[in-house]
Amino acid sequence: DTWRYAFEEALDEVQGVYAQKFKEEVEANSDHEVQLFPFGTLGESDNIMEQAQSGILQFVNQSPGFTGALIPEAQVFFVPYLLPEDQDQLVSFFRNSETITSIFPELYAEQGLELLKMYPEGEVMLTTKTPVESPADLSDVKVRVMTNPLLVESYRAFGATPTPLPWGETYGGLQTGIIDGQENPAFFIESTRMYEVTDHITRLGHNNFTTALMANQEFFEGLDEADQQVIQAAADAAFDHIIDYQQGLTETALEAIMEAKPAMTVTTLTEEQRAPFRETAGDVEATFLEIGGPRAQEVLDQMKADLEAAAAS
Ligand code: 6CS
Repeated sequence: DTWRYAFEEALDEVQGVYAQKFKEEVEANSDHEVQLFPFGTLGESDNIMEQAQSGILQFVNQSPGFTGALIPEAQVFFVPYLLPEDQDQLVSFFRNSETITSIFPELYAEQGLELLKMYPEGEVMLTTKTPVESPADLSDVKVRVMTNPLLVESYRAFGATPTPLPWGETYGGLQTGIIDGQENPAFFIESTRMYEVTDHITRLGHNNFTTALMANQEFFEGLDEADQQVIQAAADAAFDHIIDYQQGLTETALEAIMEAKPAMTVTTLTEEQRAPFRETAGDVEATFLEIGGPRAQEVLDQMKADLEAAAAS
């Protein structure tokens, strides 16, 4: 069969590199073919999710930044400063987390989705037209965020005016001044030329970009066990591949940005400067418990236990 797989980025961006590895593994180990649909070919993130839920697509890669509107518990990834900055701890968390391997699959299943993998895409950085060193600098700054209520709350807590928009409207929005900034990993800031429409990159250290691969559940459950195993093994192999691929990627991307636009500034906030941003975490966490769905408390507790385990490993 030919299986259709859509994702939110271009072929040479992290989700595309993941998808290509997945395709390679599936095709090497079965008689099936995987047809890849990069960003823009089938619409925005919300569109490809609908297509996967209805079975037009067999696979979809969507980030919790968008899925949080569908599965409120997935918003947990937007409690700031929850995920570790340390890469080994981060990878250990994604590999072993019970939240990811047991709770989220149940929540995704309620939406007709088989969760195959969650993986990190890199440190999230803020890019703006004016420099940012404190929450006061974000006052009246319209920051585009993914369409996720808790992410909106977290930027409000940072002092900004959050503006949820689909990705496709971001570049134009910055150009026309509808928005004044946005956040994304360095590789994406570089590949989508966010440096052309913003002037300052600020490293708040508040998050790593999380994304997820899932299958239409009816499709997945209709497969024989051998095919299901091929798919899970391919998702696992692509995870290893994407972790290797990301080594040094942030630094390379920042260098490319500086080369393309020497006037761009990159500021890593000090611990002292980060403190007021970090202090918002408690309030955002409380908001998560209010709007994060029936299993919010369980998800948050398990997530913290998983993160402690990752820190000790
Ligand atoms: O900010 C966004 O909407 C996009 N960012 C990344 C890194 N991937 C896809 C997503 O649509």
